[in-house]
Amino acid sequence: MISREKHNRMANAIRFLSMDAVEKAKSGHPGLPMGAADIATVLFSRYLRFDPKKPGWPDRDRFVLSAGHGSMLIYSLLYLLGYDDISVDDIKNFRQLGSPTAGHPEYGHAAGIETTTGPLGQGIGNAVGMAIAERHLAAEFGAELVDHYTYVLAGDGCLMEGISQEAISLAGHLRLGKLILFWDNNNISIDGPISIADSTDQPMRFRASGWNVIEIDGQDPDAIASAIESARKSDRPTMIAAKTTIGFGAPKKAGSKEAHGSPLGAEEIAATRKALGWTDEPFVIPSDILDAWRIAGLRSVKERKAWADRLANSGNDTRMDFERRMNGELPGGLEPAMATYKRKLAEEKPNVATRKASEMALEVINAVVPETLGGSADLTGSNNTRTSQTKAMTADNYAGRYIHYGIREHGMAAMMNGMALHGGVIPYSGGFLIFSDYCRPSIRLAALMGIRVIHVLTHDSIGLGEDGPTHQPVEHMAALRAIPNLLMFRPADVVETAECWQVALASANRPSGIALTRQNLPTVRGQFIEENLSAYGAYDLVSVSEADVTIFASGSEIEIALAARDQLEAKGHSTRVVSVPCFELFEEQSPEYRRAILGDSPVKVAIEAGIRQGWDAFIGSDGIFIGMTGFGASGPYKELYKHFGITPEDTVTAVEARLKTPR
Ligand SMILES: Cc1ncc(C[n+]2csc(CCOP(=O)(O)OP(=O)(O)O)c2C)c(N)n1
Repeated sequence: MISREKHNRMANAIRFLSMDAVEKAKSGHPGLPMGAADIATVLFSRYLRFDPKKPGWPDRDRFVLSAGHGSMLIYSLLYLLGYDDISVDDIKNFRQLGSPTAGHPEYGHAAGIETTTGPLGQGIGNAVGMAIAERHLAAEFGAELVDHYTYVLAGDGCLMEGISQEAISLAGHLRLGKLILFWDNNNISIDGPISIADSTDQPMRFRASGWNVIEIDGQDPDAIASAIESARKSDRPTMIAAKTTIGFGAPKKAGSKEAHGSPLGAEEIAATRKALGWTDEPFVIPSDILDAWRIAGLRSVKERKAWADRLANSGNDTRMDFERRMNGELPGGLEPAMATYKRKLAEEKPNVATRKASEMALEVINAVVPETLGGSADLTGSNNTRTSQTKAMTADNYAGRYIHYGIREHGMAAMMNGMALHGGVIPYSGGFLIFSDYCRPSIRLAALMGIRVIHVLTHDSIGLGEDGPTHQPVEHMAALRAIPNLLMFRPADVVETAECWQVALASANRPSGIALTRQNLPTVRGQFIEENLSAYGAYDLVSVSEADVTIFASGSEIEIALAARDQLEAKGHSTRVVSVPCFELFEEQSPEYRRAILGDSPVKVAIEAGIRQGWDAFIGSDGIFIGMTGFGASGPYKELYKHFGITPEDTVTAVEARLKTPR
């Protein structure tokens, strides 16, 4: 049992490390760690299950600091608890280049940080995703191997962001009882008191979303402890509304916006030392307090060992499958199954939309990769993400492999990040490419963190037709290609779609988006080639030596490129066609390969029913681009292609004009 006096000093250790680190860095956010120190101390010293020496223990409890600006809270904890990755010197180097103690807690910089937050509200989505993954794996592997809690600390800002409602409402719907959210209810954000911009009754809002709510004084350790205990018994997710004081302990700045995001200043820090009775120099923790924290860090070692024994005794198949999945390795059956499937496609040459091709590939994948966890933002019939193996996940059946996310794209993408970070599952989504805008912040974070989430993005151009310009992506491929470390695929037929899926699944350290058509497309890869040509990013679909014309195209515009080629050849212009399913992978090829693919035809053309941005890398700034320059229109898609001049005939006309008057 930790005495109140000891608790206070343990919490003060967080407070002083935080205010002193922010002071030294001359930037950062002392207020949140100071206010939330009591919550963190109770949680980490008495309830959270983890082992600093084995930070990757799969059955550890997860803790997400959604209010990432309060990163000193987590760095203080990791140092105090004895995680190897955060030393006191790292704390002294808070916010310095190359230090693991980045401004916002960045996933991958130090063990013990479960996710990267910073954009407010994302952490709530991540935590819901982790809690879903936990329930799903518990249903598959049993409580002996998977049975842990997910905790998330969210501020007023997180709750104001719209993404929070998307995540909260699905969590309530799925009755994620092992999810516990602390609301750091300090009534302060940057501009001042929350009341200047918000009057939401948060407890009522959470209750309305199916949550259990407990309201407490967030500076009272006994109240915090009993709230956690009661939350852990709930069959619904729990929101602990913890009334706290931002900058707790600072005589002048506590409770004010001045404590939020700037150093407290030497004078105020000295006054805080006096007020809290802390006599030690900056970054010095009294040995009895450091010991108490280190002992707290050892709390779960026995439990972890017992868990390891259970895993070892769970039978070879279960253990190997569990370890494989948690390590993110694909099963050996995938490659042969895909090779057989590709061979069949080359024989049958189906004429289907690539969204359908994706469903066909998924039917093969889901049969041999049990860790895929699919879903759609209420567009299942349009995205074709559901296969025969994927039953719906419900509060009564967490073993289901298909999530009806509802119309919640942003929440979906953030939850998927949480699932991927949890491990053991490979989440894939379904949505319209146009609405990638609604989940872009989470896709960007997936790319930043280097995690495997796969977004199925259908209805990828004016080719969707009658729904019109609100639904027709124009700039989206370019915008998504601009995100570093994201693979954006736009396959041209069934074969490329299968290949793109294979690359996306094999890319354990980056997210992928697969843009797919609504309209049917012919099989252009009618000959079986075992090698994954799409993995080159761009490859010769129709090769010709000494070509007068090279046409580069992606997705549905490959069909147009091939028809244009036939017409050009008939007119005596030798023409090559290069299929470009993925810009990013092409950029990674050797200079020789790239040079060979780019070639030196006098005329280079690119066709994509989107904007030109990015294509100059293939055709040069003087190349011919056949695509969109503005928004689309509502109408049958064949007419739209004609209307916007994206046809074989338009291509031939432009090429011939150029051949007559070369630049
Ligand atoms: C999406 C997003 N918008 C804006 C910000 C900038 N920002 C960082 S902290 C903050 C205020 C947050 O207030 P609160 O959650 O109450 O935190 P506290 O003041 O308690 O530290 C804002 C607007 C951000 N990090 N993310």
